[in-house]
Amino acid sequence: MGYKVVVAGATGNVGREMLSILAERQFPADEVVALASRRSLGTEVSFGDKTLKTKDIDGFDFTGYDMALFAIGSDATKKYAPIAASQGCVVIDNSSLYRYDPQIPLIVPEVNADAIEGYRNKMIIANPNCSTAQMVVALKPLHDRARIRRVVVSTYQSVSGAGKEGMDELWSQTKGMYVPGQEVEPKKFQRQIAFNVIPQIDVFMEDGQTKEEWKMVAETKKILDPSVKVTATCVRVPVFVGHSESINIEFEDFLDEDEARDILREAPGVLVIDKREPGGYVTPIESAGEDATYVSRIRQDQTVENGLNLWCVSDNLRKGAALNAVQIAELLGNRILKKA
Ligand code: 11C
Repeated sequence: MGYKVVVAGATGNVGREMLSILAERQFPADEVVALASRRSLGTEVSFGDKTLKTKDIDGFDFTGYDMALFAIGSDATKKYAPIAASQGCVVIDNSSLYRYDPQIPLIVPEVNADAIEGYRNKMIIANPNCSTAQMVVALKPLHDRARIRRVVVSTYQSVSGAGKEGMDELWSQTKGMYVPGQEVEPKKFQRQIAFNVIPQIDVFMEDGQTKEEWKMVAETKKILDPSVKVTATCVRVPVFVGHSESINIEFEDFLDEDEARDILREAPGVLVIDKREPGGYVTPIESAGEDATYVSRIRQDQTVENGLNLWCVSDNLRKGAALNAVQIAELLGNRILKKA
């Protein structure tokens, strides 16, 4: 017997990716239902070699479904997640709504799989922000070996993190640059994104950080270790898919760059591509459509006692969102529900 699975938000960037990853990984599902808002009702979405017609999330009865992967944003999640949970269906939520609730586990399976037991509190499990997920996958094995004290991270985040509208704006603005009279003004982003970079993702907070930067700090502490200090600068770049991060790490103990490379080579979810020659690293284009968190440019930081620098790249729609959610679904199935 397999699972009965719901994907809510099935017509969005992340929802479509969830369906395709469930099919790719041959998730043991007896039934998969695709839900959408009334606006996209009846839209057909691919599930492996099948096509599913979306049903209305409003009024959907989750009774009898084992798990629901939500990619519908915080407002809709607030409305529908408690309904699904109260009807006995475990919600794996990609929005930020529940991530910081101490009662709700926030999971990256390679890092804190044991925290899944906390799902029993509210029948909800949170999926982290894309920029956090890839970073903690790379940090975890290094933290286990040499204890991380402080992380300074600068991100280079693709426009798909801002959804389809973000991708459309980069595309139309880039084309519009070459056609007089067809210039496209910024709408989704705060400034021109074509041929530019923007040091703002999400809203500003009172202390001058953006919400995206705050999320990286709060989520890393919750998933990896509350004692790890993190400071982040998050930047939007004109890339369609794949977030990149320049990460500077200070450890309690000395960690040699060669040992760090060996540790990362063995680490789950990580692929090291680190040749010290032109092109001997991964860029976001190569990460698109892939599952791994790629680590390159591993090198000692000579300016502090126990420091390392590295470059980390991953597909933000996969490890950063849909793949991580499906991995949580697998964990929930294998460890807790044990139906298949
Ligand atoms: C971005 N990281 O690139 C954001 C998107 O909290 O799940 C995901 C926001 C979130 O714009």
